[in-house]
Amino acid sequence: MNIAKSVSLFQQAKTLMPGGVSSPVRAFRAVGGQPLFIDRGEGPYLIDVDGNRYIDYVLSWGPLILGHAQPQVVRALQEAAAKGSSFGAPSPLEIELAELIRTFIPRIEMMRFVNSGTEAVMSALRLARAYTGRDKVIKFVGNYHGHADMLLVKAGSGVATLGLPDSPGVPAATVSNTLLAHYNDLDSVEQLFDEHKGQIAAVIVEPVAGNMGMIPPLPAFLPGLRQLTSAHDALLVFDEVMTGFRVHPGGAQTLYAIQPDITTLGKVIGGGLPVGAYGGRREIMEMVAPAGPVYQAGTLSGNPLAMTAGIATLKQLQSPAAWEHFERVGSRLLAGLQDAARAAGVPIQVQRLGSMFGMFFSAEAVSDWDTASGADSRRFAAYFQQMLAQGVYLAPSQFESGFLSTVHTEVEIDQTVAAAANAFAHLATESAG
Ligand code: HOZ
Repeated sequence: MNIAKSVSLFQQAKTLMPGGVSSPVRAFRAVGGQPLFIDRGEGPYLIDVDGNRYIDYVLSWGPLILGHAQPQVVRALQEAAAKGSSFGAPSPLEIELAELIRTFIPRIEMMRFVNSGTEAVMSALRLARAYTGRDKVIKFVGNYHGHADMLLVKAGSGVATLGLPDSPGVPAATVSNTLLAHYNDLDSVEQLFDEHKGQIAAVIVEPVAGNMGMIPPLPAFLPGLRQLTSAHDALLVFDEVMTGFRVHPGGAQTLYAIQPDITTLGKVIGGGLPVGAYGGRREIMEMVAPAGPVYQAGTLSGNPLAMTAGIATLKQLQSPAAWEHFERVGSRLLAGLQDAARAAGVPIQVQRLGSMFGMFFSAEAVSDWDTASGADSRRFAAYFQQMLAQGVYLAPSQFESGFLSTVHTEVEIDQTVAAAANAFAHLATESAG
C-alpha cells in the first residue's frame, strides 16, 4: 500500500503539532506505523491522501452514526452555514435539538449545550458538587471522561493507550477529591461510601465502558450504583458521551432501565460537529446559571451548525429501520468474527450493543480494567496492521470501541470478516512459528 503522501505530511505535521496530531490516540503509537492523513469520507469509507480506501469503524470516534458526508446532514449544514455559523444568541435550533434529545431520553428534563464531551462532564460534576454541597467524586479505573484535571486519573482511552496512569500538570490537590473504584465491582464503591461518609457528591460512570475497549456492565452493577448513590444522597452521573444513541435509542439508561440524576452527551448529538450536553432532573438543572448560581458558559455553545447537524442526525435515528439495521449487520459482524477466530484457533472476546462493539485478544472474559489490560496488546497491534493493509480502518488502540453506521451494509461486513479471517490465520501462524 502506497502511503507516501501521508508519510511526508506526517513529517511536516510533527514540526507543527506535538506528535503530529491534534489528539493523542490518532498517532498510532500503540500499534506502530504512522497515522494516515485523510482526504475525505464517503458513507462507510475513509479515503486517504494517497487514494487508499478503507472501511471505517472509527467514524470520527463515534459521532458519524449515519456515515461520512450523509447527504441530508450535508444539505442541512449548507443551508445553515449560509445563514451564519454562530450568533452568540439563542436560536430556535437549540430548542429543536433539546426537544429531540428529550424525546429519546425523557430523564433529561432540561439540558445545557456545550462544545465537547470533556466540557459536558466537567460542568456536570461542578453541578453535582453544588447540588449536594460535597466535594468528592467516585470514578472507575479505566473509565474515561475527557481530559478535565480532576478526572485524569487512571483513565482509559488515550491515557491507557499511552500507559500514562496520571498526567503531569494535574495538581495533586485537584485529584485529591477523585476516589477510584473498580468497574463492575460494587464492593469497591460501597467501601468508598463507608470510608467517606457524607462527603461524596457523585458517582460518575460510563454505563457501558467504551474507553478501555468495550465492556458491558454485569447485571447487578448499574442497579447497585443507583441503590448506593440514593442511599448515600449522592448523585448518579451517567457519562453517555459514547453510549448515547449508540447502544439503544434511549442510551444505556433506557437499555438497562436505570434513572441517573445527570447525563452527559456528546459525539452523536453533534452529527460530526463539536458538541456536548449535560442534563437531567429539572430541579438539579435549574441550579445552572442564569437560572441558578452554578456558573458555566461558552462562546460557541448551541451554535446553529452543531445544532443543525445534530437535528438532522437524530431525526434519522427516529426510524426503527436504523435500529433494525444495527441489529442485522452488527450480529453478522460479531458472528463472523467469532467464527473466523475459532477456525484459526485464536481466542478472542467480542461484545456488541446496538452500533457499538469491541474485541479483545483474550481467552478470559473481560469485565474491568485488570482483565482488559491483561488482553494481548501485541496481538492487537499485529491484527490492526493486518486489517489496515486489507482496507479496514479500526481504532489504533485496543482500549477503544468500534462503531457501525446506518450505511455499513452486509457487503462491508462480509469484506471485514474475510479480512479478519486472514488476519487471524496470520496471527495463528506467527505464534506457531
Ligand atoms: N475521546 C476519543 C477517544 N475515545 C478521542 C480520540 C481522538 O479523537 O483522537
